[in-house]
Formats: sequence, structure tokens, C-alpha cells
Amino acid sequence: MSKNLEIGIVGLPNVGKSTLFNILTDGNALAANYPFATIEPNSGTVAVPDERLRVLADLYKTNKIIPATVTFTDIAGLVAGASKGEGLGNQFLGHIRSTALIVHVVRAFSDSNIQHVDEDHNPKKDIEVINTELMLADIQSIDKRLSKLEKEARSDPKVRVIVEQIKKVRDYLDQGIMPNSLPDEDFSEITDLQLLSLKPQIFVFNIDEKDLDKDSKKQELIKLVANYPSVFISAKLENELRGLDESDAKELLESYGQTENGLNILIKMAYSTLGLQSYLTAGEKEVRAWTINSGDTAPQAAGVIHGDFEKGFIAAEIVNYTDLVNAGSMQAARANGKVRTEGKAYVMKPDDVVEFRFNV
Ligand SMILES: Nc1nc2c(ncn2[C@@H]2O[C@H](COP(=O)(O)OP(=O)(O)OP(=O)(O)O)[C@@H](O)[C@H]2O)c(=O)[nH]1
Ligand SMILES: [Mg+2]
Repeated sequence: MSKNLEIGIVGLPNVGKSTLFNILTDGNALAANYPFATIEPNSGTVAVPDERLRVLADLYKTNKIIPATVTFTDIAGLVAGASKGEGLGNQFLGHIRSTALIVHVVRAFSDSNIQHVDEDHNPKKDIEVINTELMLADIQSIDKRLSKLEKEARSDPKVRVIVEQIKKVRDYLDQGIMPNSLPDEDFSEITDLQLLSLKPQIFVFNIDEKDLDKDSKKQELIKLVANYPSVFISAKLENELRGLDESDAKELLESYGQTENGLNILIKMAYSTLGLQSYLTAGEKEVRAWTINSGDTAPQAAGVIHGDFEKGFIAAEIVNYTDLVNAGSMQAARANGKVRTEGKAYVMKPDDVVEFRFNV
């Protein structure tokens, strides 16, 4: 797992992508009521919210907190025909090719003052337009490479497997089926191609604040994207939260039945969609969160800090976060028998606070 998770934001023009980007990154990208307000991509890195870090920093009397990070990239809106050069979108798809995840923003708010690029505003159709453009862009990049790879495959069985998987994807794309909606298919050999329609996708429905606690409205929208995770955010409401202090923001959110802000909701969903989790290291020098894949073993987790830690792994001293906080110090936790020594086969748990022992 890379140390910094990258997420690309796509959607039609004027649906609230840059508004959402600004909320997520506390940024100042231009968000304006006309299509193609965004031309140059905006990129911003944020800390993954994690209250445990502050608690541990107090415990260890350190001021240095290093959270896990996520980088969001907001590009120009896509329109039908983008892959053939319509609008501005297609040339900017390159900026999200290397991301691990795509966030697809769909307009589901009703505000007649905000123009929709299409007179007939319909979330189902809007989603299809964007997915079609992602698929067409992928068809182009596949067709650029396929004949060369087919030649190589004649003498190289490894490339043969790659070609088989590419052709399978190509068939689905021809049928208008997003390959990332097919969890049972194996496309693991072609992740290097960075196909957009193969990347995991989360739908963000930008809804009216009054609909945030309306299940019937949400169920309607969820049905449109049954094979994908989706979240509901009111970009307008979240934008209002930005000027408020923490307790006022919380109160305003709660008045709409919400317990978490958009950043929390989206990052949690991104982690669960990608099968990621974090573990913590803590000491007087610094307190830090590290991102790993769920199911990683202790040596793999050590490898995220440094490759040598994985190679020279001896053992991991592990204490559960809550046990550590309840004990008040590592020493006390140890005295209570809460600190375990785990070996190479140990599978990391989300609340582990870890110290690795290794040989270099
Ligand atoms: N009523 C309402 N307006 C919103 C909401 N979110 C965004 N807007 C408005 O919609 C307009 C477009 O927002 P942007 O964030 O610039 O949209 P975008 O998707 O980045 O647009 P492009 O960069 O042109 O593709 C702005 O005037 C926003 O204030 C919302 O939840 N409700
Ligand atoms: Mg924009």
C-alpha cells in the first residue's frame, strides 16, 4: 500500500465537484455557477481524521502527530463526447489515471438557479454519461496497446494472461458494462494499465440538506448504482460548516440528522471500499498513523514504515489502543499483561498500537 491514498473526482460540469473538493481539502478552488468552471485540475492533500492520534500524543507528551494522508484531485467536468474531444474533460482524465479510487459526484439537489448541462436533469442518465466517457477513454487506451501486446504474447506466456484479461475487459466495454462492477472477475494482471473503468468507484450524491435524513430519497438513488458503494452529502450544507467552530458545526449537522461531516464519511467509505485500515505507532518523538491493507501481517505492516523493517522483522509488540489508553502508559499496560509479542504470521487489527523489533 502506498503511503498516500490518491482519489480522483469526476462528474458532469456544475454538479458540485469543486465545492466538494474545497470542503474535503479546506481549499479555495474556484467553484462557480457555470459549466467548466474548472479547467486546470485542483489537487490537495488532507489528513485522515483520527481522534486517537491526539489522545496518544497527550499520553506520550509529544506535539508531533503524523496522520495518514489522502490526496484529492478535482478535474474539469465531463460531458457526452468528452472522449472524442467535446468539452474539456477528456484531456484531463490523464490527471486521475494514477489514482486508486474514483469518486463520482452526481447532482441530486434541486436548485433552479444552478444550471444543469442537460435540460433534462436525470441522475440515472447523468451517471451513464460519465461512465460511458470513462469506458470510451479506456477503449482508446486499450486499442492503442493491444496489437503490440498480442505480438509479445506469442513468445511470452505472462503477456498472454495480460492479453486475455484485456480482451475480457474490452468485451465488457463493448457491451457498455463497467468492469469495476463485476467483483467476481479477475483483472489483477492488468492493474498497471490504470484503466479508469476498472478502478473502484464511490458515488457521492450531492443532495439537498433537507433530504439528508430522507431514506426514501436515498433508496431511490442507491438503486441506480446497486453494485457500488454510495454516500450522501449536501455540499451546500458542508460549505456552510466551514466557517463555523467545531461545536456549532456539529450542532448544525445534527439538526439535519447527521453525526459525521463529509470528509469523515467519504474517507471511511474509501478505506472500506479499498480494503484499507490503519495501525498506530506512538512514542515521545511522534505519534503516527500508517495505512495498510486489511489482512496484512505484522511484517507487511512493518514494511510500510521501511522495507528493511519487513526484511529484518523479528517481532511486533502490540497493545490495543483502548487498553493502552485505559492503562495510561505503556508501562502500566505491560504490567496489566495487555502488551503482546506477536510473530511473523500475526494479522494486524485496526486498533493496534505497535512497536516493531527488527534486525538490519
Ligand atoms: N443548491 C446547491 N448548489 C450547489 C451545491 N453544490 C454546489 N452548488 C453550486 O453549484 C455551482 C457549481 O459548483 P462547482 O463546485 O463549481 O461545480 P463543478 O462540478 O466543479 O463544476 P465544473 O468545474 O464546471 O465541472 C456553484 O454555484 C455551487 O455553489 C449544493 O449542494 N446545492
Ligand atoms: Mg469544478
